[in-house]
Parts: sequence; structure tokens; C-alpha cells
Amino acid sequence: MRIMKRPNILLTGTPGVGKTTLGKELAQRTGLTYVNVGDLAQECQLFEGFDEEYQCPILDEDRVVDELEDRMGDGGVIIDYHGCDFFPERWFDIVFVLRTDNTNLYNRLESRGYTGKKLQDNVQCEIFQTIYEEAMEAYKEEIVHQLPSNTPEDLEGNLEQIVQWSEQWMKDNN
Ligand code: DAT
Repeated sequence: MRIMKRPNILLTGTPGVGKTTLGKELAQRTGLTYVNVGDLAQECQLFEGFDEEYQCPILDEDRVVDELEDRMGDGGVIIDYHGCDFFPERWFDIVFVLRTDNTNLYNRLESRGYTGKKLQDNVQCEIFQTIYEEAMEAYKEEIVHQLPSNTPEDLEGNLEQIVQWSEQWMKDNN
């Protein structure tokens, strides 16, 4: 018997837009596997040096890709990361860029403990839609979708939409 093919989904966007919240609940509802790239890097120490300005370790992108390659080949993975241009394009069947209004995002990041330049830069990243543009350059435009992520109602709507897309994808590809 052939194993059922399952899609790979990328959730991306500025820190604080709600990728983790959406990704974990989506994994619950679909049975797909949720992978937080930041957490993976911590666990496997996939870093190359330290960023003095932001006081955080620098992701070793090549080693992240090597670490994930086999799993991505099998399908059925939800990837969560606040960047998207270093993943192989072929990995993903669909890309979602979560978007949050400025004031809302500011408040979320502030309650996460972000201050000063880190807080400002992240809010600016969202205002300039940096990650959306990165996604549009790195992937086929047809597979890149923006999702509003301001309210619990947005979250529920996004979940329902992606669950439905995922079920349709599996019908079409098996
Ligand atoms: P990210 O993984 O993108 O950094 P998160 O999932 O940790 O973001 O969410 C950041 C905060 O915002 C967290 O306190 C949960 C809240 N949040 C996420 N999605 C939301 C939504 N649709 N409506 C209201 N709050 C939301």
C-alpha cells in the first residue's frame, strides 16, 4: 500500500503575528507535524556566531536546511519561521504570511518583553511588509497567501480555511 501524500505548509511573518499559535492548533486539527525553526535551532545548536546588536545567536541556515531535508521530503510538515528565503522553494505546497495591525503587534511584542530597537525594528518590519515581499520573491506568487491575524476570529477563520485546503490537497494528490 502506498503511504498517503501530505502537503508541506510554511507559516511565516514578523515575530508576534501569531505563527506559533496558528501552527500548533493546525497540527492538532490536521495531524501534520509542527516544526518551530527557532526551537529546532536551539535544540540542535544550529547557530553560526552571535549578533551583538540584537543580542541573539545567528541562525546557521544551511544546517537548518540539512537538518530538515529528509522530513520535508516525506511531506506533512508545518514550518514556522520569521523568514523564508533560505528554504528550498520545492519544499512547500503553500505559503502563508500572517499579518497584524501595527498597534496590535506593538502591544504583543511589548508584552513579550521586547523594548527599544528590537521592538521598533520588528514593528517596522511589519509596516514595510518585509516578509511578504521576501515570500513573493522566493516562491511562486500563486502559492503565497496573506492571512489577517488580529483577533481570535481571524485565528479560527484561518484554521478552518487551511484545514479545508489541506483536505482538498490530499484528495487531489492521492
Ligand atoms: P509568533 O509565533 O508569530 O511569534 P505567537 O503565536 O507567539 O506569534 O503570538 C504572539 C502573541 O499574540 C501571543 O500572545 C498570542 C497572540 N495571538 C496570536 N494570534 C492571535 C490572534 N489571531 N488574535 C489575538 N491574539 C493572537
